[in-house]
Amino acid sequence: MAACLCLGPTGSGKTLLLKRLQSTSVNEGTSTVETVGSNIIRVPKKPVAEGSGATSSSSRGGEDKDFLSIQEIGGAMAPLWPSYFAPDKLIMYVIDSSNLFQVSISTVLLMELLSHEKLVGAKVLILLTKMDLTNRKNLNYLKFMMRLDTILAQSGRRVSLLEVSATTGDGLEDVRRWLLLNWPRVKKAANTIKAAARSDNG
Ligand SMILES: Nc1nc2c(ncn2[C@@H]2O[C@H](COP(=O)(O)OP(=O)(O)OP(=O)(O)O)[C@@H](O)[C@H]2O)c(=O)[nH]1
Ligand SMILES: [Mg+2]
Repeated sequence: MAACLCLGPTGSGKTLLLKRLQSTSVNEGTSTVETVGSNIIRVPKKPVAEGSGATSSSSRGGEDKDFLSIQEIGGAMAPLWPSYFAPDKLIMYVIDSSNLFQVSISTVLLMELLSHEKLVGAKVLILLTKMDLTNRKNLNYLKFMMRLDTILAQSGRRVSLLEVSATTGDGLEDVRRWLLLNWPRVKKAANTIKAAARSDNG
């Protein structure tokens, strides 16, 4: 199972965002199809252009030293998201900044995951994507529409927020930096949980 889950309503932009993090040479014409089920994308720790050869695996003992495995779970699978939850996960939560029709579902799904008992220790990054579109709403507007400040304050969590565009690539290196910054902590938490489980079993 991947250490990071990428969640968000259907069509919010998860697949394109992950493809773009995987390869900087994904261009504006790249199309996606609805993710039915889930999808694991290996994101390089350093940005690479397709064809550079740097996307090949350098796996050692099942551990990838150059890549971060991120699992997208399609928006259509939202009722099943909790079966993928665990306290040691990183969560990327994607919101389409251009789609006001999705504001309510984005809010409800976010509230559900922030309050989920299996995600108590999880680190969360909220991504407002499609910022390249002229009808996109900015962070302050969406904060107001979604009552985001209140939701985050009530959740008692420190949640990071970033504005990005998978089409232009704007903000994506900040996403990679957030992943790299938080990845070791996740590993440490996972190891602590495993060690505790081992000592419980004798
Ligand atoms: N303009 C623009 N379009 C985007 C961006 N990100 C995604 N899209 C488009 O939005 C549509 C949906 O994107 P996906 O990445 O497939 O959405 P998803 O969140 O993976 O959807 P599900 O798999 O159904 O959960 C596609 O047509 C993408 O090309 C972006 O940053 N800018
Ligand atoms: Mg998808």
